[in-house]
Order: sequence, then C-alpha cells, then structure tokens
Amino acid sequence: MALLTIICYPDIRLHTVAKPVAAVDERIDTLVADMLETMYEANGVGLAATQVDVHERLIVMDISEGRDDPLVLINPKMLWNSSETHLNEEGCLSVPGIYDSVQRHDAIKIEALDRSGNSRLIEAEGLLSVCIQHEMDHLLGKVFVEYLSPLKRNRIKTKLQKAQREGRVAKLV
Ligand code: K1U
Ligand code: ZN
Repeated sequence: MALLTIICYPDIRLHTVAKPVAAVDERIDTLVADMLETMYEANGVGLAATQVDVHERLIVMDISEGRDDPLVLINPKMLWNSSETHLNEEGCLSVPGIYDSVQRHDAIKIEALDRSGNSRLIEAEGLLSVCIQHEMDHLLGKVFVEYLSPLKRNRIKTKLQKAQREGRVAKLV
C-alpha cells in the first residue's frame, strides 16, 4: 500500500470533473487500498479520488468510532434527497485547518458500486449523509468553501497560499 499526496485548495486540479470508473478491476482495488490508508493517516472520515489527483468517480469513507468500517462508493448516483436541510460544520483534508457551516440535505438515498463491483443502495442521514454530499461535490470539482461568502473564501485562499509558500501544506502545480 502507499500513502498518496492530498492536493490542497486553491489548487485548480480540485475543480476537475471526475469521469465514471470504467471497470472495477485490480487497478481500482489498489487505488481504494491507497486512498483508505491515506484517509486514515490524515485522520479524515472521507476522501474523494479528486483529492489525490485521480479524476474518476470513487470515494472512500469511514465514520465508525473504531476506524474499522470502511465504505467504498464507486460511480455514486444520487437517487433522492430530503427537502429538509440543515447547517452542518464541515472540514476538508484539502482545506487544512478550516471549518465552517454548510447547508446540506438531512437525508439522501444513493446507488453505487462497492469494492467488489456489486451495486448497493445506501440510505444515509447524520454525518454519513453530510460526508457523502461533501465527497460527491469533490467529484464534481466543487470544494465546500465555494458555499461560503467571497470574503471568507478569499481569506481562506490567502491563508492557504501562504502555508503553501512556507511548505506547511502540499504545493500548487
Ligand atoms: O476532505 C474530505 O473530503 C474529508 C472530510 C469529510 C467531511 C467531514 C465532515 C463533514 C464533511 C466532510 C474530513 O474528513 S474533514 C476532517 C474530519 O475528520 C471531520 C471533520 C468534521 C466532523 C467529523 C470529522
Ligand atoms: Zn473535502
């Protein structure tokens, strides 16, 4: 297994729209293993392939307390979302040290392939629902700071550009 580099906002690669995974094969299995290792090492609860500069529709997650219940979503498709929404505090491994509130659907239903290529229907609420919506945004090239005001977003951009110049987070291309 290998640790992958997580690219940091405002790197333009985070705005790439991911393509569907064509086949759930050995290459994808290795990528899943590497992404899980990278997510656990960074203490995240989710990671989208976009964040490691792979532009295919693949997400890994683990919201369990024991960090021993990984969830793999390949080619996820939103089937339904609740009309009720709430503000939730979010963070992002690509926006280190920044936390802010984003409005998300309370509950969702999605369809996705698992690591074995089997189709699964997932009904989610709470942190799982928030995390899936956050990660599916990454696959569309959207970072959570884009829901914030231009003033907040520019402050975050300036702060992270300074951190990148000083070598405290991954460099821009
Ligand atoms: O970078 C990412 O996409 C992962 C991100 C997932 C996420 C967590 C919480 C809300 C929305 C999206 C993180 O793992 S952020 C770091 C984290 O561990 C965390 C933050 C807030 C609540 C719970 C966990
Ligand atoms: Zn994120």
